[in-house]
Amino acid sequence: MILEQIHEPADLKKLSIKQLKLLAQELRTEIVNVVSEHGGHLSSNLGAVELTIAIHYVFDAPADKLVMDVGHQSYAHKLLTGRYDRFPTLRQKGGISGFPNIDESEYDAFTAGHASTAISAALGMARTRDIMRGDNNVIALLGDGALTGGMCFEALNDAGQSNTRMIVVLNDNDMSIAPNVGAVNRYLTRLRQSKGYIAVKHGVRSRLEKLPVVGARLYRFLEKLRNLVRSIFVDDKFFEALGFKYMGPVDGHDLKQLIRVLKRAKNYDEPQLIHVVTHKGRGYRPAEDHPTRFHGIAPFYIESGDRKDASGTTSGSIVARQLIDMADSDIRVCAITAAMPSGTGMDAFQKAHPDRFFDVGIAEEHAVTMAAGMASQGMKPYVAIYSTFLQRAYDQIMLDVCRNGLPVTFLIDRAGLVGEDGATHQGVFDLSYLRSIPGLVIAAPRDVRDLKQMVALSRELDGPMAIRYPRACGDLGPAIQSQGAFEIGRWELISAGTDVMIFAVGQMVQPALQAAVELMGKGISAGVVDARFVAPMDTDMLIQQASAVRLVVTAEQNVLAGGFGEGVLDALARVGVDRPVLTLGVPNRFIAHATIDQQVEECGLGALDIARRVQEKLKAMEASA
Ligand SMILES: Cc1ncc(C[n+]2csc(CCOP(=O)(O)OP(=O)(O)O)c2C)c(N)n1
Repeated sequence: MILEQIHEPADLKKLSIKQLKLLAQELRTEIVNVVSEHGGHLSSNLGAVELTIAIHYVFDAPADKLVMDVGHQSYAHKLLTGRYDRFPTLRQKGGISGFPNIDESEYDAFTAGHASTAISAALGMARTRDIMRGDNNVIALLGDGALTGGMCFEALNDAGQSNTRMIVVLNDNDMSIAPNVGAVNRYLTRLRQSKGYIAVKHGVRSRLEKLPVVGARLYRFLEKLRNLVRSIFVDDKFFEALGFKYMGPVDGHDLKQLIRVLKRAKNYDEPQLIHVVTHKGRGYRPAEDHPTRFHGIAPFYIESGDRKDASGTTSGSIVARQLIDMADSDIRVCAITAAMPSGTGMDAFQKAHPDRFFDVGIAEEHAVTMAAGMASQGMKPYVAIYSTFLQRAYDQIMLDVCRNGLPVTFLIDRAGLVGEDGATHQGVFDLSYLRSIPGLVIAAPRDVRDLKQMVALSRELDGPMAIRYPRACGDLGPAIQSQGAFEIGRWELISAGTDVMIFAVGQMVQPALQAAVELMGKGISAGVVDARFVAPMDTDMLIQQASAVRLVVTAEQNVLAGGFGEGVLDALARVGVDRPVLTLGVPNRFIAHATIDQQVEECGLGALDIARRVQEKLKAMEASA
């Protein structure tokens, strides 16, 4: 097996094109095997195999810097840079990350996870090289989806006027997670479709090279002329206008062609963009046929492509169903996603109300301000974005929506610990970054019934609201069903307690209830309040319940810094309720990849850990009394 003998990219350089092709097959087999066992990002990785081989064949990492956008296409890179042995640990606790990580390998030039950052980071590295008088190459590798993100344009705009030597490799598979959107994508499609042109020009080249001696020399001479190089490739207007030398489109599965173009790119002292066309999911039929389903996939059977565990109902799909019903009778209701129609469940809304559904691309900032514009004109926009990606749009939420008091509802999916995607994708900061924004109602359902109530409530609200929920909310059943209609800023006392009161947010209500039962078994009377509105807080209930117990506990799947618990501490201090407060939440550090259960355990947020920590706190209080 060739792959076993590749310990570093230098080992690739000894291989023939034939061997490199075999290596590509081996890489695909390894990637499919490991992802089928543990889940991961399949389609993007399969599409980028030859491109990754070619880049490492031509360049000299780690001296040359390869900056990967998002980083979900990094598996072949990991396998070629000394991580073959550890590859089966991909995305598991203690194993290698599913994304490039500077702490994991010197070959991972930049940690990634969120889209559209690669050109900026690469430009920063290239400028540093110039200041330090270095001579290494810097390559940014990004997809056509990433190119829908505003940061890319800020970076292209800056890089294009800089004359800095850097290479942008655009891996164009015509897909984001879903089919790509936007005018730039339409432009890329036009370039892609002019592929025949490049073949004709290569014909010219091979004919020239066949002329004895003179022909080859003549070609080399001509090739130096920018004009000819331009004419070998499609006549691009867009990237050239931005100050980039454009080369492409290049067949991203043709190793020979890729290597030739990348080698040529090494010779130029200016910003270049190489447009590479690839096929998402390449080499594994189910992924080729369903690139979206296999973009990020749970463990599956290789033969059929079927998932090993039946996927449960997601919170997003439930919200989408409700929005569809609302939109049926209310023309103001519309849904917006930033390149995540299926992940957020909004693809169902798209089918039902295509004229009121907007996929704006990987453009969270734009999504939010566009929603503000719509709301200012009487619409009722629902913006469905994962907690981690909404971080991008902080200023837009604050000023464009909330400062204007506009009725935009943020559907914040994947809130809390997210599992195998790890540190770059944790949804554990939203309560902190939203809680300080004046006028924003922040709600977190304890289960699916409450989620529906909150969405219904948002419709009546003439102002901004955020509803944060995990991938699947679950159903706590009729026994602990919420009582009465929801009122903004009102919490619910689920069970009374005389020693301890646990104020729990969202998905923490269930373990809090279990912890209370556990504590009861130890002779400690613990009650639970569902603090379903993190803002505004129910200070009446807080004061009343906190005053009645010895210990106040808060529980949230959010970082402690700036989270709900700190809000409770602050509120109690302000009114002078002097009670010890145990704040339970995600510690203020980045939580790496593992299963959600393992991460919950790591953060001490499982029912038994909550009960244990409460007991320890009570003991410490008794000891110091
Ligand atoms: C800021 C941000 N928003 C959303 C995502 C979710 N996301 C991950 S990959 C992806 C699509 C990327 O498409 P592309 O760049 O074309 O890469 P491909 O998977 O096609 O290789 C999206 C939307 C993200 N990583 N970052």
